Amino acid sequence: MAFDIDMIKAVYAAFPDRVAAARSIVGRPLTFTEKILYSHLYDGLATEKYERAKSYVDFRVDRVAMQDATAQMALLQFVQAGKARVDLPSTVHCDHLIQAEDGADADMKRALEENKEVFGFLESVSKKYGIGFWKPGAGIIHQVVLENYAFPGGMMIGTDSHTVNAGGLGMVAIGVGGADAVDAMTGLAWELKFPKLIGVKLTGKLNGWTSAKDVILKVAGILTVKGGTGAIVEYFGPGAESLSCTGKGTICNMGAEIGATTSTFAYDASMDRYLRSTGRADVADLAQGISQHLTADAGVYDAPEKYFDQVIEINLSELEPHINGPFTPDLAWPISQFAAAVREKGYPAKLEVGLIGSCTNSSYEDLTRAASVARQAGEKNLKVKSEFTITPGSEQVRYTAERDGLLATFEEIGGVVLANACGPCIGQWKRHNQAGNPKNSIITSFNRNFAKRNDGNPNTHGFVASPEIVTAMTLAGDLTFNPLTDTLTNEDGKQVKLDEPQGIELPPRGFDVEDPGYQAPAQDGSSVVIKVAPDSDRLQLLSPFPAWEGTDLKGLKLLIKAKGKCTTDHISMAGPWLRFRGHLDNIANNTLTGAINAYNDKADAVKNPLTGEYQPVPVVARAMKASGLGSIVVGDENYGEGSSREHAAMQPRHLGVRAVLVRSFARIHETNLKKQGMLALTFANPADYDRIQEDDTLDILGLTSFAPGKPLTLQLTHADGSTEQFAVNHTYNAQQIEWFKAGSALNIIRAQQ
Ligand code: MIC
Ligand code: SF4
Repeated sequence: MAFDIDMIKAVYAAFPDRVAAARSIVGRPLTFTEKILYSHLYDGLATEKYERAKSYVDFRVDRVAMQDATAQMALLQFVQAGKARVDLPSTVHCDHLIQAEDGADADMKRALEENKEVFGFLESVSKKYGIGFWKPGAGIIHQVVLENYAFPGGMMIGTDSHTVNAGGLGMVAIGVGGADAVDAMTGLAWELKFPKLIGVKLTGKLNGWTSAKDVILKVAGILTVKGGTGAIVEYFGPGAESLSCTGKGTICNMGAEIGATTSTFAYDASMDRYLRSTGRADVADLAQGISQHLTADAGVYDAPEKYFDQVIEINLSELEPHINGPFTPDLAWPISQFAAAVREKGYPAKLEVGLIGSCTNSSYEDLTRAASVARQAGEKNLKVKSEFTITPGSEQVRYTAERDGLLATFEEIGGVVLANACGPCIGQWKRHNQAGNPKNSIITSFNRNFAKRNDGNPNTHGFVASPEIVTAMTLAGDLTFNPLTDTLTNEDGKQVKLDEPQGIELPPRGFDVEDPGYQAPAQDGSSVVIKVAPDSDRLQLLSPFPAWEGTDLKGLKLLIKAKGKCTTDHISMAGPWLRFRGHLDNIANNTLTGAINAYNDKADAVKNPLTGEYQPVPVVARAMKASGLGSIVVGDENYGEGSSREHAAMQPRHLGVRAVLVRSFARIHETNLKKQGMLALTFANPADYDRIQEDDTLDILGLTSFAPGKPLTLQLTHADGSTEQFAVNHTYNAQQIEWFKAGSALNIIRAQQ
């Protein structure tokens, strides 16, 4: 599986000097995050101090990971770049395309058949270009990365927003769009605006029903879905050291839900234990060797307010278990207040399904804690009230959990073990009995709960909690149950109370696996032929986006003015649409179909400016494109929150949208728009959002002198002929302006080959 020990040695060999250079330039002690960032500068030793939230910085990352649903587009772009081999260790993981229905074996068989063409494409591209290939069934990208590739002090990018999971093992791991991955894989610098730093000081120690998941559920409540935007969150303090490495992974993983660039923890004994138990004693030894560098400088954690832009303190000893939701991951309820919330808000109290596992929460510790709750059903003669599913994060965890009897414990209470894949977490769930989209509740140990996310039903109320709380709720079948205080009536009519969960951090007999599902690339891939059938409905070779015409953009029409939450799930839905992730024209048929039109509060019904009729968004977009009319999308706050999928940028681009103008952007989406040659703009005055009317004609002025830091002007011509103008901002630097001019970042790489 080659975890690239030579690469890690090289990173560690350079680390102390690079950190020392940074320290003398910055002129004060450094946080751990700063050490990782400064030790990964593309040009080597630091020669200037970067300003947080301002300076764009070029990095050389250590590795790239891609999952099947985003790798298709990333690799279609990489193939166009004209390189013989990737420039740094890279892997592909087949996890998102496996649909959950009947359980692991039947589902895997079906998925292999249904996705043959795509898996075959990913496999052959990986083989040819030197990319490690993790076959379907091997596990979910982030769990596999944590088990095999993550290392303290390293820096990686991945084409998935939950790449941040590797922060649990002391990395700076960042989710990006495929075009960013292409930069890194072709050996170019990978660029990021130097982040702000949020410090989270953890004191005390977890106990009882509270777990690592509750730390991030609480943080999400404090910071909200956009509070982490542009920032890296560094956790520290005695409480941090008391957490397991996989618990840290869970916290970092769900840090994507606060919009954070990533989250990380300094190197400690829990990471050493995890590295050794996952067969990487050599990496642990190397990390030990430079351990004094793999944490913040002395004094930083004692006076965090001096070094971080914001500091939050959480006492783990007092932290309550939390349940977050519905419909947004930052609606945080301490469990003691949840029952009242369910009643007051009218959330359906009956729990239909509990789902545990996923990339967020399927560690050995998670499974043992959940199993210790599940076991009590038999011991206390309880009838399980809800359906229950378990998604192991990797074959290694699954195999070990099976060997140690954990999966049998779940199956005894009716649990269905699903394939080692994303499944219900990404809407790859053929949920039964859902005709007519009934109002209902489910609870998961996943990380996202946007409307329609898990089963496509807008009336499913999705709640997020730790695996042990999910399991307890499944036994109760009732969301108003609080396992800390309440009793359940058992089959003998007696009142019984659940005991606190007990977990085991790492398998006492070690991890084990028969076939981890890894396939190494060819030594020389030059003879491997990549095939894409011209009539395929799943894969389509890309044609370059056209370059900028050199003039202001005039006469644009509104495609949609989206109101409220508009996540990447609203812009390019997953679930059934994942099958078209390699075919731009086909997937474009879901563009913005989930966004709410501000003028009629409906989804997928916008006015066609050519006919005045209300039609689905993609239909109107195609009509405008066919008649040569450019269009614009207007949006609200944190537009494009959630996933890294660059489809959410490429599809509108493909359909003729020229600009996306919003109150604010989520980081990855804003970059994805820039990379694809789109104009990503924000209202200088957020209230100007209200000035835009449905029948307006819009001109974007100032493009001929488009320059960093200089606002552009939007001119509206209303239906009555009156006009008004206001400033719109952008964050393009000089390089990114070139992407816009060339039509996309890839057009520039291609031109250089
Ligand atoms: C998700 O959790 O939303 C996904 C599916 O993993 C995405 C990636 C994708 O859309 O393929 C993500 O988080 O980036
Ligand atoms: Fe897969 Fe869900 Fe994790 Fe995304 S969050 S990688 S869909 S398991």
